[in-house]
Amino acid sequence: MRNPARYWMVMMVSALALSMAAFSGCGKKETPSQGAGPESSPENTEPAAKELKANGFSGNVTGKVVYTGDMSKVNPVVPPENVKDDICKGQAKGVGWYVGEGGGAQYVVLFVRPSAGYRITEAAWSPDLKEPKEPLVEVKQPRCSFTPRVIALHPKQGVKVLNDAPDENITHDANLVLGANPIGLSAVPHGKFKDYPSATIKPSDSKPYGLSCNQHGFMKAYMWKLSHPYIVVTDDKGSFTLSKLPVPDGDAKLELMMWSEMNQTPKRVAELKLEKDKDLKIADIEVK
Ligand SMILES: [Cu+2]
Repeated sequence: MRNPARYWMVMMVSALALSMAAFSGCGKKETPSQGAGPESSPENTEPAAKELKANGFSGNVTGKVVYTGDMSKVNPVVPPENVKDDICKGQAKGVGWYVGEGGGAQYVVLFVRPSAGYRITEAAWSPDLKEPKEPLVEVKQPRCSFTPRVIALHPKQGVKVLNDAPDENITHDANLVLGANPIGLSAVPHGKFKDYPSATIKPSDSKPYGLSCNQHGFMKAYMWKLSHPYIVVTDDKGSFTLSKLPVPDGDAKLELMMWSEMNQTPKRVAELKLEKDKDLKIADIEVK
């Protein structure tokens, strides 16, 4: 199985090689997939799978992800000595859990996966979810961090990345890496946008995209785009709401799945017992 962290490293190294002679000896080639690549994980998007039929749509499915691990390690900041730009020192966000009030874990992705043999086609999307709220989600780059750090896209949605650094001498990139259609290096001059329209971000039900910056190797963001719109990222209190899920007809089921930067293999949380127009509260989900 392709290792996302390693692939990211390889992508960064390939690009960095243009301007730097070496990068801490991590320039190994990616091992080719040996039959058991991400595409062979249970995706249920293959045309042979049956279309999940909606018997109406649910109300709101709500819940909270709670961090129960070591609090001394949360909300990581990149060590200032590793940050060349003064305005980013002590501000650039590192890799780790982001935890707010009441232990709520931010930037955790919750999404729906149909049971084996089924796929969610557009016919099973609520009429309210046929189109995205806006064509492009805006991501900013203040203080040498992508903000937000984790993004859920509608299947018809793209992203625009703004270099809004407070210092006009700071240049950033918005490299589209990982995912189903990694495009690679793209610079974002100060005050400008880099647009990735929806068509350039092909969906995958098994792996996210990443955003990276060659000027600041610690800058990372993740973007998920599934084949359906039933995906959400937890807010700064760890809370999430998924709305208007299809109530499956027949023997089809929907499972709630969870992914985070810290646990990159999607994990099954629960089978969703949905009823038409009814809300559903999920018990607190613990991570550490
Ligand atoms: Cu940067």
